[in-house]
Amino acid sequence: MSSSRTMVLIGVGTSGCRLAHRVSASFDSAIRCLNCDTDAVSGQLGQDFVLLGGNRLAGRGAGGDIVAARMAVEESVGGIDPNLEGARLAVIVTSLGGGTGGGATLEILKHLASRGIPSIVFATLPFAFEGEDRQRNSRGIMRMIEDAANASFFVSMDRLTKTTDNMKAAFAAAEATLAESITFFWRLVESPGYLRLDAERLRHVLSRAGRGRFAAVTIQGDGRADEAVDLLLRSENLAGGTAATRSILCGILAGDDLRLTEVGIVANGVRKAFGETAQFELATVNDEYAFAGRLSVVVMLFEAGGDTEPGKPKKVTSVLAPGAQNRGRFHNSESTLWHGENVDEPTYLRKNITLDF
Ligand SMILES: Nc1nc2c(ncn2[C@@H]2O[C@H](COP(=O)(O)OP(=O)(O)OP(=O)(O)O)[C@@H](O)[C@H]2O)c(=O)[nH]1
Ligand SMILES: [Mg+2]
Repeated sequence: MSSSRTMVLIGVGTSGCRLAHRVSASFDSAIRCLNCDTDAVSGQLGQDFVLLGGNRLAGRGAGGDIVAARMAVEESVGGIDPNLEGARLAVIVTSLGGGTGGGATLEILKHLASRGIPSIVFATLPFAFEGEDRQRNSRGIMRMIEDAANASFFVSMDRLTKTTDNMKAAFAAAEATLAESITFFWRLVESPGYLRLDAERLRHVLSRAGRGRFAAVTIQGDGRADEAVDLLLRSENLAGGTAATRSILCGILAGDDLRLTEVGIVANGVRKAFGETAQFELATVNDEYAFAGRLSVVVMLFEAGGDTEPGKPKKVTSVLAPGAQNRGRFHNSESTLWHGENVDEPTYLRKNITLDF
């Protein structure tokens, strides 16, 4: 079975569904994607959709109530089973701060574990201005997700949108940056490259993953491989580990112009910087359509882990660092224009601001 059938993307909650939709759109909806929400509006996005707690919440959302969302999943979790047939790995994308993103994600993770399906979670944490209550609830849920998932990555909305002053652009920028990071990750497994990481290999790496971090950078032009390594070295989140790195997942995504020397520069640079004795998984994607002229590098670092069986959750704490990017986005997705500006492009890129992740 190809990876496109063995890896499933699950959007949870209203913002999570929007993010999953966005990732799916990057692949012209050709990936296996399921959206789950207590709000019927997410069913209009076009992906397979499971309405959670329809009897209880009548498709109007959980209204910020995490407990109601958890109960809604208990009632409806069987509805996601047809979409899990043959799945060997689940990637959940969600936003913490409301009821469904947090509460439903926890229950879905339990369900995945009961079926022996390993899980990776990408989640946003609320803006500071959303208030201390949401922040506190989200931190609590974050710790529970860490325990329930095989690997999890969290990034605050503030960090995704650091310098923006326009609400609509802020959300669009956050969505674009996070969706692009997840899309890179997905392409590593999905797209044929000369060095291939398939879902089975990823499942194996994750089953033994420990504390981890994540960064993605995109560069083009002369010296792009050296520059990518340099940016990764300076990424605060990759540097902030608390234990020795046990495994490194390094993905290189480029067009047909990817040179062997560039693969060497990135692989050696990453290994040297983040753990020469760590298990090192290298994957390349050669996709001229999506990456012509560009070089993107994704690095995931996992710290000391045990030998947990696939699907059995273990504690993994990660910070998602979307990383500095000096060039745009995928060629095959439409830009969102707002007052003449491409708001899909994060504000710090449009305004030429350097971020200190
Ligand atoms: N990316 C993105 N994030 C958003 C948007 N609106 C809100 N958020 C963030 O997502 C968090 C969760 O909000 P929702 O997704 O609306 O909540 P939910 O999971 O659907 O939960 P309930 O609506 O209470 O059932 C918020 O606290 C915000 O930080 C948006 O339009 N785009
Ligand atoms: Mg909602």
